[in-house]
Amino acid sequence: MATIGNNNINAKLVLLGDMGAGKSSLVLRFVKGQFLEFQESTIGAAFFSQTLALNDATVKFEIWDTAGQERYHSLAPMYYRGAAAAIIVYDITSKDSFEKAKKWVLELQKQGNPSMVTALAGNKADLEDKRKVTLEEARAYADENGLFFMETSAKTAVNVNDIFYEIARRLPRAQPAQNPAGMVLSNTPAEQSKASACCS
Ligand SMILES: Nc1nc2c(ncn2[C@@H]2O[C@H](COP(=O)(O)OP(=O)(O)O)[C@@H](O)[C@H]2O)c(=O)[nH]1
Ligand SMILES: [Mg+2]
Repeated sequence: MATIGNNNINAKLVLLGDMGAGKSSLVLRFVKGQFLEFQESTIGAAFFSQTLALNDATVKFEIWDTAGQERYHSLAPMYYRGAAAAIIVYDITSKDSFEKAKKWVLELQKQGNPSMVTALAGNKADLEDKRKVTLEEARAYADENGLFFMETSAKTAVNVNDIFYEIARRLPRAQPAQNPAGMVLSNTPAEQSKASACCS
């Protein structure tokens, strides 16, 4: 969830998508400006942070880069729960990875936070000659599902900063706090959990 103070926004962001789609490479490009031809697969998840300055706010992203393998799927809710933003990544040279991306979209729609800013990234846009997913079909799918969409390349850096900036721009801006910090909201566990579901 995005938390706000003095126009400093802390935003938890999660990357989801098939193994090999380029999630770690996108994060590495965004955070360190690097690219590795042989990026090691992620085990469980990895954490990074990066701050972006916009005109009206500073956004500190707390980025969770998840592993795409099926055996880690049950861990995913730990990372997307409470996230202010998600990037669902597929590889434009793999239909299968696009189908997996659609499954992640469905899962977030069912279980995620409805105000989450969700982006769809068609990565490996540099591999035009191996393309299997057209720009048009991905864009149509994104429009139907209220996602914002960009094709990216972690290799050439095309649209990598742009996608994070666009997410930062779309994060909800400061709203006065409903309850001052430290106030006891309720005494019963049921109400407490409602309160934390709403505001954590
Ligand atoms: N050509 C190309 N290769 C990429 C790109 N992004 C990632 N890769 C390669 O794809 C492989 C998988 O990338 P990785 O970031 O580990 O994918 P992850 O499993 O989704 O984290 C690695 O060999 C990367 O070097 C890209 O934009 N273009
Ligand atoms: Mg990875």
